[in-house]
Order: sequence, then structure tokens, then C-alpha cells
Amino acid sequence: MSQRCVISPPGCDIIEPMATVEQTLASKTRHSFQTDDARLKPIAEKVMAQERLSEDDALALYRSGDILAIGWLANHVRERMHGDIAYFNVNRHINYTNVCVAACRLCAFGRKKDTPGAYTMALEEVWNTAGEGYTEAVTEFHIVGGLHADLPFQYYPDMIAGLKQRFPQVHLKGFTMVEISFFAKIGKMTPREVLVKLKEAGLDSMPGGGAEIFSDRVRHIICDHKIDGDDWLEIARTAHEVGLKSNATMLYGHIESDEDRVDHLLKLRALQDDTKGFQTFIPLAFHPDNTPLQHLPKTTGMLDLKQIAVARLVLDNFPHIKSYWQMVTPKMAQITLRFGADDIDGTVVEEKIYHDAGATTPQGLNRQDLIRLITEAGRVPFERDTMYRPVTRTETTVTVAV
Ligand code: V47
Repeated sequence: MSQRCVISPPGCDIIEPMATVEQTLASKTRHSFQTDDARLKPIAEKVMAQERLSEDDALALYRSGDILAIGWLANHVRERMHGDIAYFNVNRHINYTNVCVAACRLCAFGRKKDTPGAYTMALEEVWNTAGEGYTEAVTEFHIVGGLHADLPFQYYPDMIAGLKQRFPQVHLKGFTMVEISFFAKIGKMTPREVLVKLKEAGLDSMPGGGAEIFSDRVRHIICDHKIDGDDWLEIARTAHEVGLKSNATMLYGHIESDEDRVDHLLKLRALQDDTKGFQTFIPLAFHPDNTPLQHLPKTTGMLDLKQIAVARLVLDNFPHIKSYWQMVTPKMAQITLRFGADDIDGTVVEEKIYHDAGATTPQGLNRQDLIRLITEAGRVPFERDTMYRPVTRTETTVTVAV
């Protein structure tokens, strides 16, 4: 069944109907797996037999230098799940405030109140910003902000209700588990009560931010003032229980070890076994500029590729692995579509968190840019909404199949 919805503004152009996963699989030819790394051979056997990888397997993948072999395996899994399809969406980020009581060393975005560069949007401003700055009809608002001590709890449900009223067809993906914990404190409620109130106001799902790395040792250094890993996982569990799907992230390329990364992935996989509430995993490459950790080097192409591939192989119960082009650059995102990623995120329009941390990527890309990146990677572009339903466009309408 298709639901016809017109999302302003116009400016949509006609695209061909999308291929299905099955159609793209039919044309696949299989090459064989090859490696000189003996540690990878038993892992390859498990992957081909669709068996779950162990902690030791995950560590062996991180420790192997054979990126082509690891990539081949991840690509095999990716094509088994999604054929040649590569997902993208037309979205807009809204960062309603950068004022934040936490002073995380990983972050260049947060500011103390009344310091230069600090901003907080009044509700009208949030609603107006949502309608600005894009030429194509968006299907998703991605809403996150700092932890602002002076905003009343009601600001958040009012923000969501106001967005829903003005943009009823746009999916509202908002607030990290960290923000939910903070709202619970200022509203003197439980996280579950907060989640229910936001859902009633119109929140549709949640992004994956704030997970960073679950290891206490690392968290104490990079984001000491944030909720700990267990709390993040518990709030994610609660969100899934109240019917909100979410994503999950992992911040890598700072001071974490291979063991920390494996621990993070296995905790997410265990929770997903219980709830099935995660849609997408997004590895986030650390950007050190303008943060207290700016002495650390930036991530390399090898690590970015490996991170995507290992995630695809270990997170066997996550439907999607997203390579966020803002983080790894559009060029690298294109390559990751052959190393395990099936999604490159969206148009974004106005990205602030990584650009404050020195990202040199554009703040947004348009739909045609994303389609070109995907097509030139030899994949079939598939415009999705946040729930991965196909979106088709004509000059005046955007249709989501439901
Ligand atoms: O939680 C903050 C990270 C996250 C830096 O769910 C940094 O679809 C790198 O979660 N260098 C926010 N990373 C972004 C995020 C996200 C992005 C795109 C899609 C989705 C989704 C989620 O960015 C934060 C933190 O982990 N971050 N500072 C930095 N200097």
C-alpha cells in the first residue's frame, strides 16, 4: 500500500522506480575468498555458514592487516542482506542548542552558557529552522542538542508537538539516550516517563548518539560527565520497550583499544537479541580538532574501512550499517559501500557537531549528489524514509510506501 503525502517545499524530481534486493542479487557473480592470514580462515568459514562470530573472532578481525579479505567477507554479508542496494535519505539536522553542562573532552560543539558562540533556539526558531535551507522535501528531522540546565522539561515535548503540527509527514528522529537521562533529571521523572511523553508528543524514533565507547576506563577520560555505558544501554532498552526504534553509534579512533571496541559491539549485539529495536549501527570517526584531545591524530582510511567491515561482520542482528559521509568524507563513504555499509545517511543540510571539530566535508549534499556517489560505486540508490520504506518522488509529491 502507498501513502501519498505532499511535503513542502516542492523541488522534487522524478526518479525511476527502485530495484528490489532480489533483483540486484540475481545478477551477482561470486568470487572466492582468499587470504594469507591464517586467523581469518576459520572466521571466513563461519561467515559463509552464517554462524555468529565470537569475541576472539572480532579481535582477530581488528588485528589482521588483510583489509581486502575482511572487506570481502563484510561485502559478502552486505550483499546477502541487501544485494546491490544502497540506502540514503533526504533529511535535515536540527541542533537546538550547543549549551551543555557536560564538558566532554571528545566534543568541540558544547559551550558553557553565556560564553562566546553559545546559542539556544527559542521554540519558534526551531520550527522556523526546520522549514529553511533545503530545496528538496525532507522526510526526516534529526534533532539533537547539548544538555541545557535552564530549559524547562516542557520545552522538549512542545518542540516535538510543534514540529509535528507544522510538518506532519516528516519523521521526527530525536534525542540521544544521554539527553533522555538529562530530561528525566530536570523533569523529575523516570527515563521511561520521558520517553512516553515525547512519543505522545510525536517523537517517532531516536538517533544513535552518545554511546561513544561503553568502557568505563575510556569514558572517564573522553566523556566523564555523561551517563555510563550501562545507563545508555538501559535507556535504549526502555526506548525499544515503549515502541521507539533507535540507532546505535560507536566513537572510535581516540584512546580506545581493540578490546574496548569489541566489548562495545558485543553489548549492542546482546541488547539487540533481546529487543530488536536497533535499526542501524553507525561507527563515528573521532575528529580531534578544537577538542581537549586535539593532540590525537585523525583516523586513517584503513581504520575507517575496517571499522565498517568489522561492524557488519559482528553485528549479525543489525539490519543496517551506515557509513556517515559527513564523518568519513563522501569519497570514503563511497568505498565503504563495498566494505559492508549499505547506507550513507542523508542530505543533512546543516551539520554542526563535526564541523566544530574540524570536519572539512560539506555541511550538506543534495539528493543528486548522493545518487551519484552511490551509482558510481556500482550500487543501486534507494531513497528510504527513516524506517527504510521506499520513497518515490514526482515534481510535486513525495510518496512513502507503508
Ligand atoms: O554522540 C561528538 C559524536 C555524535 C565528536 O543515528 C563526535 O542516524 C567525532 O550520533 N568527533 C552525534 N564525533 C552524531 C550522531 C549521529 C550522526 C549521524 C547519524 C546518526 C543516526 C547519529 O557525534 C555524538 C558523539 O558520539 N561526536 N563530538 C567529535 N569531535
